[in-house]
Amino acid sequence: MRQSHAFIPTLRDLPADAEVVSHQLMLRAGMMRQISSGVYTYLPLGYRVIKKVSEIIREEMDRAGGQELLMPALQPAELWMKTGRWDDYGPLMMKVTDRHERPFALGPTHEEVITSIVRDEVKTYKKLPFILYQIQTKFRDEYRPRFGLLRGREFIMKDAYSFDTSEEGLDRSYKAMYDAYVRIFTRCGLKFRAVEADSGAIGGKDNHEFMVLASIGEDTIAYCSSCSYAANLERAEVVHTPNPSDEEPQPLRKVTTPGVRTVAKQAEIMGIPVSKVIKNVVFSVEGKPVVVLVRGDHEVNEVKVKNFLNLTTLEMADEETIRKVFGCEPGFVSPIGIAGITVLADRAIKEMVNASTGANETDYHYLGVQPERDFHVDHYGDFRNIREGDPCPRCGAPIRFTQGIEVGHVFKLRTKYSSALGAVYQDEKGNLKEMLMGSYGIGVSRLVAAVVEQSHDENGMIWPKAIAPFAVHLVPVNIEDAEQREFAERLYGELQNQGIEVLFDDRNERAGVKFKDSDLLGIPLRVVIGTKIREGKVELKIRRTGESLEVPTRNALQEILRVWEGLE
Ligand code: 9G3
Repeated sequence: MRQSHAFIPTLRDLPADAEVVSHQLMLRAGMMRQISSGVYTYLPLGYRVIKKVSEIIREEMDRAGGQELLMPALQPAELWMKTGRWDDYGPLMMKVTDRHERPFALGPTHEEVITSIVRDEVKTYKKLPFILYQIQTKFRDEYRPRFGLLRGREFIMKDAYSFDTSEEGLDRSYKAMYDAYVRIFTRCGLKFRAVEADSGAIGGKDNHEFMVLASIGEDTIAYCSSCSYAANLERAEVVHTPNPSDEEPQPLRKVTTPGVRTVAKQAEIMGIPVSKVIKNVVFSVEGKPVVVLVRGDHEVNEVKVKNFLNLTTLEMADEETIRKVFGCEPGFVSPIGIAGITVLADRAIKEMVNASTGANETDYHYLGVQPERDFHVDHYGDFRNIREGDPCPRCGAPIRFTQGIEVGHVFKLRTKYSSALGAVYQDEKGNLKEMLMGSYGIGVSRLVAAVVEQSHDENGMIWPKAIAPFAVHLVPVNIEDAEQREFAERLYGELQNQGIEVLFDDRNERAGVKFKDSDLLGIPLRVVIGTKIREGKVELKIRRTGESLEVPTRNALQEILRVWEGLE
């Protein structure tokens, strides 16, 4: 492509509302433009990368036995009402009505649609198993779209769905998709980790998230410093290592603590470590309060509480409720003397001695608190976030934290949708069975931004070879110099004859502008035709390493091909 005709509107300055580097660079490189919050146009340069990534995904999905189809974005509400999910997502689901006032969802995902299609077409085990997939636009009305393509309201997803007749079959489909994901992310040049993810109330190792390690990633990953264990913080299990205290239990006594609302202040006033404070976190579950107790130096894990209570959503009790139920300001709540209210406690609470906690009276806390003696706990469990340094649940080595961008997610759904929508088949014995499903997503547009997050420097993007918008950036320094222009034109034709995708910077611009733009666009290999053309030399420059080498013009073509082959 000739750059003088290319629609690549580069920007010199940092766009104002772009907070992360991938967002800034993709705007500055003319890869995309925002039309509304979280809604983007993929401009030609950006769309070339989207298409490259999509092709890699197609190759690996097909190799894993997937069959590509394309489902509608317009989904009749009835389908979502049948699975009971029409209202589950509130304003996150984009809804429209047609000319007859019939309600539709703009598809945020396609479990309902795909299951209804397969239900209507497959009745016998002989036609199972199979995997169907699509690459399609999704809509989710995020409250706060941000970070460019990393969290958009309209985005491109590859979503696949497997249909099996047995657990073993589902395991095979799941593994085929899991392995395909490893190949896809590797081919896209990403550094990633598969982490165990929250599988809701069902639990088990039934879903994994593929995380691109990046400091701006919204997900915190707990991973082991020595074995391969890695889990989303939401799900990372805490191994409880008992360390009973040998302190003499003191009597319970009330202490005046005016205006003391923080754990740190409370510990200071009581002259105890924060680890001897009992924090009371109050949730409201179906209108009733549930108190969850965690140690002062721990954090409550809401996903673990939600899963234990078998809920799809969990909300904190508001201040009004706390005042009404406990008769005190938040921060003074206590598990003592609240018969009839459910109390959950993290396991670490059980062995505490001479602890401190609220007194259910504003400006008062207790000291000398003994769990079991002074208050009742309905259930002890793992209700806290794991912390850096805690023992790995698999091997005991210290846990570390890192941030990740979720680019893939694989789920075992089993019969969740086939039972709700009646996707059944006749097995060998003629019995009706529900199909066992899996669902597998990749955020295609998010993946492109994640690559930029991981692969850039202060001058711009650095595209991995497999998904670069072009292979070679051909840059004659002075297009008005006949010798430079003629050699560049010839090389342009020869490279294209070899099937090499070339962006030919034939603009009449100063050298500095050309090199700055070339660094910004991040095309892996630059060929510079400059004044050395008179000595029969051109320069090759590798964008990732900055390494450059001079080659004689007579074998410029095969040198470019050789260096290109050697790039990763
Ligand atoms: C909704 C809305 C948002 C959603 C969902 C439904 C996330 C929803 C989970 C999934 C599961 C898998 C297939 C590809 C891989 C992920 N956000 N999820 O179901 F109505 Cl508004 O999408 N789906």
